Amino acid sequence: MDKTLFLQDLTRLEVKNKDVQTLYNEISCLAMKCGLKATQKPATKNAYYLSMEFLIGRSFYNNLMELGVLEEAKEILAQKGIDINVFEEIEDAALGNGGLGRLAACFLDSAAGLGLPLQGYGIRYKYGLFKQAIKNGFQVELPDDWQKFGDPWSIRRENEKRLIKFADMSVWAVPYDMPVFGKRVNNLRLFQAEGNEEAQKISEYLYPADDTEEGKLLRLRQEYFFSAAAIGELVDKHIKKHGRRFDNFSEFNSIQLNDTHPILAIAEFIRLLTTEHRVCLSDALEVAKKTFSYTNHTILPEALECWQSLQIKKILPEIYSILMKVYVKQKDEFARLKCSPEEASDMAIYSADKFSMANLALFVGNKVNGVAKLHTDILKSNLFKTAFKYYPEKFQNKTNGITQRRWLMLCNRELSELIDNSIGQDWRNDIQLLGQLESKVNNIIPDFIKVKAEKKRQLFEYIKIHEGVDITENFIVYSQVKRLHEYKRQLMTALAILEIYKSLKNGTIKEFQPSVFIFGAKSAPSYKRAKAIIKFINEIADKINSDEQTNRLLKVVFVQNYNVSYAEKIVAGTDVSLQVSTAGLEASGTGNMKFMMNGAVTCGTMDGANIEIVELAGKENNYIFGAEVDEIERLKKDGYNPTEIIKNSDLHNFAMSTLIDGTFNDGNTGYFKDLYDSLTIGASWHKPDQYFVLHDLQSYVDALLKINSDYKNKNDFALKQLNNTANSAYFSSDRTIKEYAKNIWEIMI
Ligand code: 26Q
Repeated sequence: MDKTLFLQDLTRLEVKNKDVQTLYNEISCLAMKCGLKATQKPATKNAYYLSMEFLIGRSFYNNLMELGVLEEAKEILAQKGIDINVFEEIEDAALGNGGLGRLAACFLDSAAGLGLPLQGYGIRYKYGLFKQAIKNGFQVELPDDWQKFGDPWSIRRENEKRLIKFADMSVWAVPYDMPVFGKRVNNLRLFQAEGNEEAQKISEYLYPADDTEEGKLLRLRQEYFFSAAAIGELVDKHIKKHGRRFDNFSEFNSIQLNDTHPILAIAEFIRLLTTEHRVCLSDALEVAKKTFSYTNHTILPEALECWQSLQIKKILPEIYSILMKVYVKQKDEFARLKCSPEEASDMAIYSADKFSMANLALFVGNKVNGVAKLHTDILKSNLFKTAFKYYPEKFQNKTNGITQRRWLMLCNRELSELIDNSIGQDWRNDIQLLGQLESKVNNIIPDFIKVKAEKKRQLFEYIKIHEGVDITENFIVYSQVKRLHEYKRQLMTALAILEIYKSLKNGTIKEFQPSVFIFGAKSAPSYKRAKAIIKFINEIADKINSDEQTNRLLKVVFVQNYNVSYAEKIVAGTDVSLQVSTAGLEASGTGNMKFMMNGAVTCGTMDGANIEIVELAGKENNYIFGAEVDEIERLKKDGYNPTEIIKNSDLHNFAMSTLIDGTFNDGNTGYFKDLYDSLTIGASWHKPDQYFVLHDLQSYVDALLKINSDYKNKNDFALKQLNNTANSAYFSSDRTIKEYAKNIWEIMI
């Protein structure tokens, strides 16, 4: 990479009379030019990451940092009278929704950073995840036209487009390449659907509404579209290089399927080999078995995709017949393995006229992995129990990670410099060295307190501009930022805040450090309960923020349009990371790791990666509460009666009654009554309080108040926070990616 070339070009760049977008495009192009200049040896074996989501966020600052020119660019621009922060007005590329998509982006960053050949394949959505506005407390979705000012980080590859065929239409998959800079320059290839109006719809929206048959078919088309484009390309490349033999395909290619969404790639691969390249089914299956691996990201049944056989037959008849043939092979294998009929039906690719994507990946996949220790254990003992019995060698754990380049160096320059001053700069190239900080934490407490205060000041300034809420500098920051879902229990946080509010008002809490609760979340547009929870939190925020009696002590902020760039500010400026999912349901969480690395304590349940966080950073440096997995299991088995809890506790009574006594206004939507009912009487599809909100609420409030009182001793609290940073190296996605590279993909630097 020729750094000097970029710096010369930038110095020469004429800036007069150019608007921010023009400058953004011009500077980005200069960076692309110099970033792509490097020549590198092609890798013998590549790994490919197929994912419906790549939540890359903003590329500008990150790419300049990866190219090693960010600081100098800042200075050069400053000399020209331009504050580099002006480019913050350029949209994030929100081509993803949550953890799974952000993980994919972190993995690409880490692989490039380490020099490992990992390439991404996905969809170039015209509109990313909707932008969220809050109107009268309700979530309103606005289109996210992320390319409206151009997309200088992508290169269209017109002559590499390929035709993807459905029974009723054909669609061009046109590749757009986004280089991923690091020690190696890797590539994220996103396909855009082109053709007639129907064809273009395929890459129009991320998560189009799928509550109608048409919506479901559109999603099926999306999944097949990008999987088939990727597989077609890899097979063609292989033939070009090695001729028409495929027994060696897995020596050069390893394909990772990010959750169930791209699993049709397996069927497409077998289809291509058997119908276009005259490989017999058994041989094609053997090659596939060595090539594909699958990561599961959630145990929630609604996310484990199944396709009706009619749906597949209708638009992908050839895939239907391949799936049926693979199913016949599967049945033979089950007979050989002497599986019982129940076991066979558990693992069947095809059952009750549906195809199970997870079972296809379990049968054909080389490896299957969970994303945190507990999650992998649950896969083995529960969700995929039968498959684990017959194919134990396929199962692995790969605890998630996050890239420290974006989530520490870029978003928290101040803390990074403090670390440099304490242990030197080598940790920037080898994150495991961050562990050296542990023996130094006592020396840097006052400096850490200063850094945290500065990051909070920056965050509060941003919140003031974007949300119009004033927060004074002495506030403790508690944050819960993640997709909105009932199992993540934002509702439990809302109820806990109400309890604290009540106790402040009636004087039961005598001493209280001023605290702000920050929420960031988007609800799937058709997920009514999630929207109800957003409205509830906004009602609470309005009431509490305008209460003159308490608003010096307590505030609540719901950020309107939570995204990667906002997250960068929130993780750096937070004291307390709220990770409060029902035990057993959060596969891993990755926000928890970002907060930890930035020196926040975790207030959470023994769930997902929280368990590993406290294992490494110490229970004494974090705040764990609530039922653990075995207790939840017991409650489910022995019966759980939330109404009893409400009756016997003032706390539950008060907070809960605000949902039905008119304290808050849901605009006659019936939303709040439904939330109340969901906790007390349940619904046709679930028991009351299926996520055990009321069960864990009291211990949650206790934990929040314990944190509040511990915070009085600023030095001790800062020490806990620093111990979290010092022990966070394990949660770098560099570590995770090395594990995938070694134990699944078998690729090398
Ligand atoms: C499924 C069927 C139909 C339509 C949509 C979906 C669907 C879409 C997105 C199912 C799941 C997702 C996203 C899941 C996700 O983000 N999971 C998160 O993955 C993270 C990375 O491993 C974990 O840290 C989180 O715990 C997990 O929730």
